[in-house]
Amino acid sequence: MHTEKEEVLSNIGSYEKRCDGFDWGVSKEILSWKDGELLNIGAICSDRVCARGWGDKPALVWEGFGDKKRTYTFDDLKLHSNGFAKLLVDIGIEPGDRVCVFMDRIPSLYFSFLGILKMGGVAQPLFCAFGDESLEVRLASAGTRAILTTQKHVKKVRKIKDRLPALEHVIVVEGDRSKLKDGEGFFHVESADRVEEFDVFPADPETPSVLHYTSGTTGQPKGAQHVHDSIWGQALTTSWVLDLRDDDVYWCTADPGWVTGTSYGIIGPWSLGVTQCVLDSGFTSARWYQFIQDHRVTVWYSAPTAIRSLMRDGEELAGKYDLKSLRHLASVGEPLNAEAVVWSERAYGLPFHDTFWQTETGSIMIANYPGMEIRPGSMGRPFPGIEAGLLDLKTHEELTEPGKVGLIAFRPGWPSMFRAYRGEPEKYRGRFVGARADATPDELRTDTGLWYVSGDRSSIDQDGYYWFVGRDDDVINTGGHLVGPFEIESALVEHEAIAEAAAIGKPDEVNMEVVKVFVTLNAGYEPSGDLELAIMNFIRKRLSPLAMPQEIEYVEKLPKTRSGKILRRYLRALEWGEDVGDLSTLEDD
Ligand code: 6R9
Repeated sequence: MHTEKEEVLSNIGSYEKRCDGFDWGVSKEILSWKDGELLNIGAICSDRVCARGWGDKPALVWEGFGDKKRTYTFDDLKLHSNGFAKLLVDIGIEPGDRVCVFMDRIPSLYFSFLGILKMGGVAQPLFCAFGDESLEVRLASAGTRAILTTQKHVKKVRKIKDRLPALEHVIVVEGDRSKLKDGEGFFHVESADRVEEFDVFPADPETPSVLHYTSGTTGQPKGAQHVHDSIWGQALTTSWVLDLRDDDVYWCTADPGWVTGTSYGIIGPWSLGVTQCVLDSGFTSARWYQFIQDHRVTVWYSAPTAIRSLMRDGEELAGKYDLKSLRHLASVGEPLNAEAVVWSERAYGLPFHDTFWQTETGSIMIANYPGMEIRPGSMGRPFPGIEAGLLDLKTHEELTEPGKVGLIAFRPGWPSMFRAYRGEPEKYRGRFVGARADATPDELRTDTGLWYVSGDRSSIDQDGYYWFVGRDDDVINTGGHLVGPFEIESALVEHEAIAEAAAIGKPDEVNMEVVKVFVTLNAGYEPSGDLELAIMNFIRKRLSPLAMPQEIEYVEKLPKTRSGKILRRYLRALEWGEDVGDLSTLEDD
């Protein structure tokens, strides 16, 4: 069905040749970027594309709830990001200040994200599904100075603003200006004065750019700090893994609150001047297919949970739409099961290509490449220039034997790698094996004798393909989103009925995992259906719908280690029907 298209060589061409003598400089060549030129991701994704003569080309093809549709060119992207950049300068935001973007996937999210970068600010995108507590923890950690939001979501900001002394500016970018409270600003970029030219902040490669919060096993979420140098990793992987070309119409289904939605839903594709589609409305298979058909989407980057939902609705539904425009499909976020790859070949005539990476890595690290054999169920091979390996689970020695299970690790030094966990140098250092106790962050990111350890388990086959086994920690992956058990447990014990709590992931057909919690109740409280609903809603509102437990189990007491840590892994093993084994091996204190 797609034979003519397959004859076109992929951007990557020969994987082996690309690996041979690899240099990240090739990314600069792809963007025709010369040393000494202005470095700024915001400008590279807008002004620079216009300067190549593509000002009239569609940059953003957008659809919202109902029948809302808009198309913006790269000229519009330049103009509207300038508008936001100027606004921020006018209100006194300085380079390096954190500016949070807290909105649905409306066009202003994309304009403001680039605008923040253009003026040298640090863009901190957060899911607007977050409740006030999730929001507060992340704004407090970042010392965020301004938040850009909409009338729909500003209520959550109001609840917490008094506890956030650094948060000086709350600006509403969409909605009804008359509903604002004292001290809140309103800015609608499309009705504001046009800002044709803006003096873009000249970033250094190490200038902070984007701050993404990600959940770990212990403690509150950590802020992974990225820098402008990341562009080289993002642009090149977009070209070689997602195979984007000048005439592509690309759809990344991820929200920019998640790193996939910024690295590959903003930065990579727009740096290459590619047209992107955004659908800001809930998921239904029919709506997604209609969207692909209407916009003639050619390259589609999505996640296994969505793919499994599409599978559930069947090939017949897919067959009712004209999806022949599609030429390349890729997936990230969770294990992509072999059935999904085989199914997509049947349903769309094209397989999904699995890719593996993390918030911390900033760009794709392991992938199945276009035009090359896919081993269904495997994540593929390391990106050229990325030195990857597996480390023994206990000793952290490198494993060389095919088939052995170890921790996925990467030698530091790739451009998109995170440069810090904001305010937590010890945690940052803790991600590197072999690091001296006094190593500086700069040493850590450049010392190719170290390993950055991903926290995921995998094996490698004799041909160098990686096969995902599971996470090495207690983080819950629900529908591709990482949820920290500690965050859920901390929120649960704030509920008046709950004494102690443990959160784990339980198996789910579509989302891979959903949150299940075990709780002990305070004296005077009895388990009941009403209490269960109240607890679920409590978490949904405070944290997010994703963190909301799908099941609550009341227990007399929780299993603990000798030092009193809750044994989540024991609960998890029981839940998954895995061998609990010798309890002492589960204890990690
Ligand atoms: C981009 C992103 C990272 C974690 C990662 C792993 C899981 C990502 C995967 C995958 C199996 C894949 N993960 N891709 N697991 N197969 N292809 O997802 O970033 O939100 O930080 O999550 O997601 O556990 O460590 P992030």
